[in-house]
Amino acid sequence: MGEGFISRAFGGRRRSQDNTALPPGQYLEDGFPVLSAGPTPRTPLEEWDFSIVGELDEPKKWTWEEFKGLASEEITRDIHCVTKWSKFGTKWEGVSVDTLLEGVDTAAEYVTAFCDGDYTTNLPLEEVTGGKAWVAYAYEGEPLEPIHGGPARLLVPHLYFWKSAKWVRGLQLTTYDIPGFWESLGYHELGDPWREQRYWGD
Ligand SMILES: Nc1nc2c(c(=O)[nH]1)N[C@H]1C(S)=C(S)[C@@H](COP(=O)(O)O)O[C@H]1N2
Ligand SMILES: [Mo]
Repeated sequence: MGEGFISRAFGGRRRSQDNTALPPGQYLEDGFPVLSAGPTPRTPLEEWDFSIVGELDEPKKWTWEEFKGLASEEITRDIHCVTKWSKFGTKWEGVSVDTLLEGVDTAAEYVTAFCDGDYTTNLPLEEVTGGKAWVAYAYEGEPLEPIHGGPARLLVPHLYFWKSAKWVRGLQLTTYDIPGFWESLGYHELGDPWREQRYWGD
């Protein structure tokens, strides 16, 4: 067992943004597969809004115009789907969840992202704060396509991609954990690809 094995074994599990690492059990995908549990909703931008509800004093809400006026960031990250494809170096633009939660004082420890369509996904609040999650509205310099979640989707690239809720319309802050769509069907409550947390009990 030479040095090559060792550097491969460690290299393959490195957490990095340098586009060299695949989490365990994943393969590299060049295209951009579409995975949707239902039809693509098409909410006109005039009717779209984004809200923060639940465990906070004053719920927050932005229209599309207001949302696009918030400070945005460019994000380049690898993404990892539980069906085993990974895609390196995807480029997004969106608003950090930290920006959306500015000034919010909450006892909540969890969030449920809710969407147009019936999809939900749950996350510990600490997994979407501290520069780890965004609401993205552009992909590779273009408005986000409806099939990939446009006008806006959650982007939580450090967890399996089912946590990156497409057509997201808001975050519900809760003190307790509410399993979302896939989580209720047996997917892992956290979904860390580096720990291969695919299904409940992994
Ligand atoms: N609203 C909604 N968001 C969703 C899904 C969905 O079915 N509905 N599928 C999830 C899953 S399982 C994955 S892998 C990614 C797929 O995103 P993509 O279609 O842009 O590749 O979206 C996630 N977000
Ligand atoms: Mo997925």
